[in-house]
Amino acid sequence: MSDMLQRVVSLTRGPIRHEKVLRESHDKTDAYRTLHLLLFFPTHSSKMASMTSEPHFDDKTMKTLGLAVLLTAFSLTSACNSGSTTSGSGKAAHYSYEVVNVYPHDPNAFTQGLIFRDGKLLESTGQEGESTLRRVDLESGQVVNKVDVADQYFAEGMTVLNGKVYQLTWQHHLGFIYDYQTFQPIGQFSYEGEGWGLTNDGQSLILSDGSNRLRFLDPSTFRVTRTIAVNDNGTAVFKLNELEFIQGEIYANIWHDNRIVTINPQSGAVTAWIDCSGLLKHSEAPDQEAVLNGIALDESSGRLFVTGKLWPKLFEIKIKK
Ligand SMILES: [Ca+2]
Repeated sequence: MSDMLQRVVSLTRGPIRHEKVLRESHDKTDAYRTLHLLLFFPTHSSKMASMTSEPHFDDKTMKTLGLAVLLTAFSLTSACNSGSTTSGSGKAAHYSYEVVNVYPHDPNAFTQGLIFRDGKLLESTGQEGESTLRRVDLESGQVVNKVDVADQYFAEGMTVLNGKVYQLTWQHHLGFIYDYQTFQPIGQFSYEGEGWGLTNDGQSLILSDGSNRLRFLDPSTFRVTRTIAVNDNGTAVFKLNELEFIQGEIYANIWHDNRIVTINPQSGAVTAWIDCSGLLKHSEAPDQEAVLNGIALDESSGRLFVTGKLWPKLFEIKIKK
């Protein structure tokens, strides 16, 4: 892990930040509830005031006071949000999962990209000297066909768009393009920064790089057409890894985290956290890098598959809302 990455990890202890967001948002809710009471139920509020021996104000005074407080609160909120890259669109939902099916997964596959298409899984695996692009039979876990990536490259995210497979590398700023059917190499492309996860929305390639940014790339020119900053109610969510575009949202693994986030592709706002803790038993994970990574949707049936690096199992899960 690079120094920069270690700094990012140490700065972004997810649960602590997340609790902070929840606490702040809870406090904000209480404040608005009080203001609502003052503004719209002044009589009731006056009663409350007299019951608690506070000085008595008439209805007009209460309304004026309430409005002043409300305006101040709004201006403070605006000031706090200025300069932020967020949409501030409210609290994210929290979901869990249930296992529908369990399938075998190659325990030597360092999963960096995963999709499901035409009845088969496509998988990109990483590590220098071990990187591959492979088509895998779901039921048996057997590799149907495979391309080895040159030893110097560490393959990363992968997606299919318009009959082509696009595969990233981690730190070489280089992507490979293959024919979807034959896996014949048909081109390369370059991009700035690191390559982590890759998906597409039918038009653009969407690339993660371990930060909280997602870049949208034109699949012909590979120019960045736009960038979103992923945030949960204003707090940046870092270490975005493997991606999947599902029903208008981007699903993302977070490196070394058992949670998947779902992201609004316009604003970057996190809409939900899916806690996948407990999917793989501790004893089944061969080392500390054997983390949850890999989300694939079977569009024809709606089945959702997840796995991890070096995991011996691949799970079909249903999200419990
Ligand atoms: Ca995926």
